[in-house]
Amino acid sequence: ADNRIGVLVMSYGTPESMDDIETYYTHIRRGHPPTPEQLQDLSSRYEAIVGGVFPLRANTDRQVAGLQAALDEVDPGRYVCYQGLKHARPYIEDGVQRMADDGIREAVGIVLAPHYSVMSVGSYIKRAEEQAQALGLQIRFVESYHLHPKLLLALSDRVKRGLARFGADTAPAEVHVLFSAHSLPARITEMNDPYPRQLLETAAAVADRAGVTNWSFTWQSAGRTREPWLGPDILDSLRELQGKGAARVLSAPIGFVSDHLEVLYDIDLEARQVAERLGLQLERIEMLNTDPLYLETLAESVAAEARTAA
Ligand code: FEC
Repeated sequence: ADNRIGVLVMSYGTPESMDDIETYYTHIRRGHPPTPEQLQDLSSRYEAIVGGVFPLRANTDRQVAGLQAALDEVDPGRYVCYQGLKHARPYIEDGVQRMADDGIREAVGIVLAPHYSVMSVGSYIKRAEEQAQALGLQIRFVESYHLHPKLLLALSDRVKRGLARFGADTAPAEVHVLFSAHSLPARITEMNDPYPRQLLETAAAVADRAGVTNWSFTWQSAGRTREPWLGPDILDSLRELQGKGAARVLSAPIGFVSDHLEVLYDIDLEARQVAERLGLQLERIEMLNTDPLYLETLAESVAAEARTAA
């Protein structure tokens, strides 16, 4: 019998080309095409970012290859990774289909985002589960891994290195560490969603391990819709910090694991520009990308979930 375990590695997805931005944006908007102004705005953000126009695709490819290698270390030949993207090809459904086509009967799904929200990870899982059910495939999920010791170690190392960027003359306590994650519509709090709590838990644990006491948590990249989103927004937090006399801020976008638009544009261009106007020095921690500690976090979480099936 085939005892291989399929690993559905799910990530946000990014356009394949400039021409593909409209299709991608329409998918994010659940089938509603953007207005020409909205499309132009998003296209110009992609054009502005450094490190390539769509760095998320190559980063996700490298993370999936790295996870495959980490799983092969643990148990050679046992796990086979498949990509499933939320808003681009190969879609989550395509990944599950490929597993079924390859004869995989049992699978574990994991999202390249450490914190669970019904509106983020929950919606990846729902789509994977529906497709798996339709194809008669057994699938279980890692829902979150926001307090995995290796994730916390990787992030706290980055915070320490980030503090060093302010120079030997700056004491770490003079730097305010501003943790952040993607905002979501504020109505998730009425649903008792774990997302805000999990993010605060990661922030507190990372601060503790890095010896940081001067920190706060804020939200970034809120959607431009009429409904209220979780706040405060990072740009308001920068203004408030400056008003309280802060001069140096280290941005730690711990809700993300890769270099992509929401970091390279929203933090490195937009937030930095606001900081500059306020006379604040803003630095950012490096993203996890293919940090071996992150890949081991994923591999160990997948293996632990696979064991609970046995
Ligand atoms: O680099 C790239 O090409 C992709 C960057 C990217 C990441 C990402 C992660 C998250 N999002 C989350 C929630 C929402 C909600 C909406 C929404 C909209 C967008 C738009 C773009 C976009 N997101 Fe995203 N997100 C990324 C990119 N996101 C582009 C559309 C234009 C805009 O608003 O800027 C609102 C959708 C709606 O209209 O209903 C909600 C969450 C994450 C982090 C977790 C995860 O990775 O899944 C949550 C990366």
